[in-house]
Amino acid sequence: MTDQELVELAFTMLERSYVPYSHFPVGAALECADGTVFTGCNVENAAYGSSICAERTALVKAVSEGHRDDFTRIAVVGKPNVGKSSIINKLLGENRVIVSDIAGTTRDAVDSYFENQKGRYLFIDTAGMRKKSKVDDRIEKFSVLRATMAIERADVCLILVDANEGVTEQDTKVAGLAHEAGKACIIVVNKWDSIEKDGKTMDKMRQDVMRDLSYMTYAPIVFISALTGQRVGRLFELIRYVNDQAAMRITTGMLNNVLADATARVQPPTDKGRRLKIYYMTQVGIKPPHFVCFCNDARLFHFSYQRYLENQIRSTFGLEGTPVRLTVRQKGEKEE
Ligand SMILES: Nc1nc2c(ncn2[C@@H]2O[C@H](COP(=O)(O)OP(=O)(O)OP(=O)(O)O)[C@@H](O)[C@H]2O)c(=O)[nH]1
Ligand SMILES: [Mg+2]
Repeated sequence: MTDQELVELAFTMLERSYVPYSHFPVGAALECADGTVFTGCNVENAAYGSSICAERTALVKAVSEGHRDDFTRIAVVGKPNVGKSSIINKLLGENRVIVSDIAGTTRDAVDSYFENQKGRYLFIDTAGMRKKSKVDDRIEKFSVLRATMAIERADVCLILVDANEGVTEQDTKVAGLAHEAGKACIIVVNKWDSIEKDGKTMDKMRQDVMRDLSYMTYAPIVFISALTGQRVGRLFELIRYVNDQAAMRITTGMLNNVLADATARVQPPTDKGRRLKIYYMTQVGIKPPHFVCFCNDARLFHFSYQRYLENQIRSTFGLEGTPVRLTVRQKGEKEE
C-alpha cells in the first residue's frame, strides 16, 4: 500500500466512523502543518489527529512493528479527555500520540513500544469509554469493546481518574473490567495540577477512591499531572512492581503455614454442628495469582471466610496491585 493510499484509507475510515479497525496497520507517522510529528500512531488516529491539527495535510506512513513478546504491556484506560494520551506522551518523553481537548480524540487502540533503563514497555492508548446514552448506544458499545480488548492484551492497567471529578460511573465500569479480567492495576488520579489543594486533599481523595472502587483496594493510587509531569516518572517503577507481584509464586509449604495460622486465629465457620475443614491450599496459577483450597464441604466456605483468607495471604505476601483468585474444592471433587 502506498502512503497516498493509506491516507485515503484513513480518511474513508474516519468518514464511516466507528468500525473496528484494529487490523489496520499500526506504526503510522503523522506530520502536522505546524511541524509536530506524531509517531507510532495507527492510521485512524493519525488521520483524526491531522483533521484536528491541520487541514488534511498529514503524512501517514505504515511501518511494520513485528512481534515483541518481552515487553510489559500496559493498557491506559479511562473516560474521554481524562488524559490517557497525555500520560503516554509524558512517559515516552515525546509526542507519540495525539492529545486534544476534544473528547474522543483517540479512536482506536494505539501501541507504543518503549525501552529505558527500567525495562521494556508497550503502552496501549485506548479510546475513552463514553457515557451511556440512547443516541450513542453504538458508540458506547464500541468504546467498551475496545477498552475490553486492550485490557485483555495487557499485563498492567492504568486506570485513569480525573482529579476534578473523582470516581465517576464510567470509571467504575472501566475498573470493573480490569478487575474481572484479573489484571494488575494502578489507579492514576490525573490533572492533579488543576485542583485546589490543602494538606488534606490527597488523603481525602484517596479515601474516596477506595470507597468508590472498594473491590480494588489492592491497587496503588497515585496522584499525577500529565501536564506538568509531576510524579509521572514513578509510574515506570510501579508498573514493574505490580507486574512482578501478579507473577508471584508462593510455595505450598508457605501457603499452608499461613492457612494454619489463619484457621487457628479465626475458626472456620460451622453449620448445624458441621465445621468447615480446610485440608490444604496450593497455588495453581499466576497473573493473577490463583489459589485452590481443598476442604470437606464447599457450602460451608462462606465468602466472608474466603475474604478473610485472602486478606491473610495478602498481609503475609503483599500481592499489591493484583487481584487474586480463590477456588474452593471439596475433597472427592475431581481435579482438572
Ligand atoms: N490541567 C491538566 N490538563 C491535562 C492533564 N492531562 C491532560 N490534560 C488535558 O486534557 C485534555 C485531554 O487530554 P488527552 O490526553 O487527549 O485525553 P485522552 O484521555 O487521551 O482523551 P481521548 O483520546 O479523547 O479519550 C487535553 O486538553 C490535555 O492537555 C493534566 O494533568 N492537567
Ligand atoms: Mg487520547
